Amino acid sequence: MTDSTSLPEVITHHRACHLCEAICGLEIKTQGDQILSIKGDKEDPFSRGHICPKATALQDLHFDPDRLKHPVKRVGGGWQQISWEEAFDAVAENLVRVQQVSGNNSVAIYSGNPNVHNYGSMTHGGILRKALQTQSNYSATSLDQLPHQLISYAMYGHQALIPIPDIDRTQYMLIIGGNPLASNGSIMTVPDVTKRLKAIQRRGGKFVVVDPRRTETAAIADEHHFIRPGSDAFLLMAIINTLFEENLVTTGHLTPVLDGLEAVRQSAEGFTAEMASEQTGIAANSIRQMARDMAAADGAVCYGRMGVSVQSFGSLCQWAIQIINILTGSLDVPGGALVTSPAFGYIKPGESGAGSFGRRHTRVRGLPEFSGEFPSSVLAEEILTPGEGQVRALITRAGNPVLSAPNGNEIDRALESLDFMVAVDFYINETTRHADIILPPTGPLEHDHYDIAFHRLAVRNTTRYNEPVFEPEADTRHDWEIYNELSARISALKNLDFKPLPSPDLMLDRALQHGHYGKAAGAEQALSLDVLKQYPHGLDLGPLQSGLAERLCTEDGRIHMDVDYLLADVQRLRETRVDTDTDELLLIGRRHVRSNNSWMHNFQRLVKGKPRWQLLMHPEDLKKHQLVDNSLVTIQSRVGEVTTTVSASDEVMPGVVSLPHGWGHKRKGVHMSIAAEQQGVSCNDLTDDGRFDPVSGNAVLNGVPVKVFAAAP
Ligand SMILES: Nc1nc2c(c(=O)[nH]1)N[C@H]1C(S)=C(S)[C@@H](COP(=O)(O)OP(=O)(O)OC[C@H]3O[C@@H](n4cnc5c(=O)[nH]c(N)nc54)[C@H](O)[C@@H]3O)O[C@H]1N2
Ligand SMILES: Nc1nc2c(c(=O)[nH]1)N[C@H]1C(S)=C(S)[C@@H](COP(=O)(O)OP(=O)(O)OC[C@H]3O[C@@H](n4cnc5c(=O)[nH]c(N)nc54)[C@H](O)[C@@H]3O)O[C@H]1N2
Ligand code: SF4
Ligand SMILES: [Mo]
Repeated sequence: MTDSTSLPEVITHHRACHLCEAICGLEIKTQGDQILSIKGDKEDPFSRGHICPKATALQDLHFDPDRLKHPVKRVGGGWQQISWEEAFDAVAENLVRVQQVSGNNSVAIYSGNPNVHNYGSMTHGGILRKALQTQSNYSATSLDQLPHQLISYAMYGHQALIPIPDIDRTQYMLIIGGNPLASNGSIMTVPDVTKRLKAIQRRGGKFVVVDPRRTETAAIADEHHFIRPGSDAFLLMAIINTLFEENLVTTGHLTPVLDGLEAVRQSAEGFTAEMASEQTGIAANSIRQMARDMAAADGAVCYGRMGVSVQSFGSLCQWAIQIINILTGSLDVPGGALVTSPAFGYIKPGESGAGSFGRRHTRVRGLPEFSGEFPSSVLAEEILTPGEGQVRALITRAGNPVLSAPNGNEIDRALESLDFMVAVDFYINETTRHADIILPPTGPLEHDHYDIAFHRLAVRNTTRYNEPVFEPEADTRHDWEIYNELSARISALKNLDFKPLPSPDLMLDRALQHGHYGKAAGAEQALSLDVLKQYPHGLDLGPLQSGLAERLCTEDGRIHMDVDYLLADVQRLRETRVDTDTDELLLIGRRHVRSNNSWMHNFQRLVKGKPRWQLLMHPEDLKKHQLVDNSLVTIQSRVGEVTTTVSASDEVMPGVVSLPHGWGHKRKGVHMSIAAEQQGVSCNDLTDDGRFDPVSGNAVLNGVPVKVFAAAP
């Protein structure tokens, strides 16, 4: 007999989705330990009910039988569950042992993308670095947005003082190398981006996309221009040159704090629209028109993302984008690009975490440090090259470099050769299978949530805190608890003073109270965690505000346009010409709304349907290379080769092929049962760790030269 009155009650939870940068509000209904539904939270003032298919898969992650909940140790060919006590002791002892033999820097840390979506990992990740006293820090930053951070550091004095497109008020938006319809926006937290882009058109404005593929975003744009991968710097310098040549420069209210206008003008000399046209493949009059439209619109913004960041001129591109916004009077004005005023991490002069650059260089290749990190492109060589300072042990935390970083096979070999490896991760995947011990944190629904990173990057000022949906299971640990515990034991073994950090909610409360809307700022309704808890749908703090001049963190309080190492890189660009007379094709990536980098392919609802891992190639190129649509082809680059199916598509421009990253789960020892059944190879078995942006050291993940031929039968 079942008695319906004894069923647990249905509870409605509100929680921001942490899976991507859009931070959509969710309404999650649970009954006991079951999830009844996951829907968009219509009362979230920012996301207004929008969600994407990944949000519903949060339940698959929560209930995934492959998700680890207790530490495991690798024994022979298998894994054995061990207690947290044993695990923490063994990890601390092994890391300290390696350091005692080979020095502090012989233990490296690689931090992956999900840390930025997990606030306890943000607040507590640093103590591990401190306990280990290592300078060998790596992260997904240098596979992604390092150029953005470097440019903000160089020009505005703080790596996180990044101007964000004011998408809700702009009249002209130039999107270069970003596909927000698939990615849901990046370094531009913008839930429901489709509606917001279409609203630009409805109010009489327009948006233009520059991309080697006619992406989902390009398909709804007013204009789309194909561009030869890696050539964007020519386009951007030509826009700058046109602005000067046609007397369109208006620097507006920022004029008194601008340094280097004349140096910028000179640097752009000779980059004519005609010359850029030859390099990029975009018509010269279209390039001039972009400059004129930017200058003429009442609120314009140039925004460049992954596509212009992960290329050889990544830093130069991000610099030129800032310059274009400055020269057209688009910086720090409504409808242009503005810095945010977040409740946590409001940046003003003297704010910590500004960044650092070039204080040290990597041992083997001599690439510069940024903010205490080295570029991830050198991780494998720092492990594999003998000598003093060689990396002999590794901690990966929420990262999967084997699938995410260039030359994955080399990283595989490097990880295999380590003396010791520990992974803080809940999956045994392509990377963590190399670990000696895996420390799995609780799942995302089992801890509270606050977006430290993404309110800072949002197109509106908003703030939101949510309680956990479920209590954590018995004998499990949050990420931050793992870092506290591990750091305590490492410090004890090294005889270092150690004080555990308070829980993230206490740190958040303190930051809110001392923040821009807190008691200290004399705000009317001073924010604290208790106040914020009264707004489970999030609290709107209004549109982005002007006021950059007062918030500059450079020592002299000015905007530095004439950064010497960027002006020097313009010279490198002058000496560069694309090779149009080649048989090679240029490989680019591709994101899909139902993927999330490498780690969300273990959920049936996200991998079912039309396959999406094929190599896209223009029909003319198929003909030219005598290939048959839908047949198996081998793709070969300097570092490796993979075999997959080719699919004819005029979405990509001739000369370009596209393969998404994050697939290739058939590597031996991966314990992700659904992912391992999926076809698809890893794009990063082709990308080349020898290609990087020499200014920042950021990886080049697009525009990689490859040969494609019919696979051997
Ligand atoms: N669904 C989904 N959402 C995601 C992610 C995901 O994996 N899946 N990942 C998240 C992460 S970590 C990030 S950083 C963001 C990234 O967010 P976006 O930057 O919007 O991501 P992409 O879709 O990779 O867009 C990059 C675009 O650049 C184009 N491109 C490639 N090479 C060039 C070039 O040389 N020049 C130009 N102009 N364009 C080029 C590509 O064709 C692509 O359309 O997305 C986040 N959101
Ligand atoms: N060719 C090519 N390569 C790319 C890109 C591209 O566009 N093209 N994009 C690049 C970009 S933008 C990025 S950001 C990187 C991403 O690179 P990575 O961050 O190295 O890789 P992810 O695929 O995000 O792997 C995330 C890992 O974190 C684990 N995880 C998820 N949530 C949590 C959590 O809450 N706690 C812990 N401890 N672990 C968790 C997952 O199980 C997984 O192992 O990839 C880069 N690689
Ligand atoms: S768009 Fe991003 S934040 Fe919104 S529901 Fe999808 S994955 Fe979550
Ligand atoms: Mo990323």
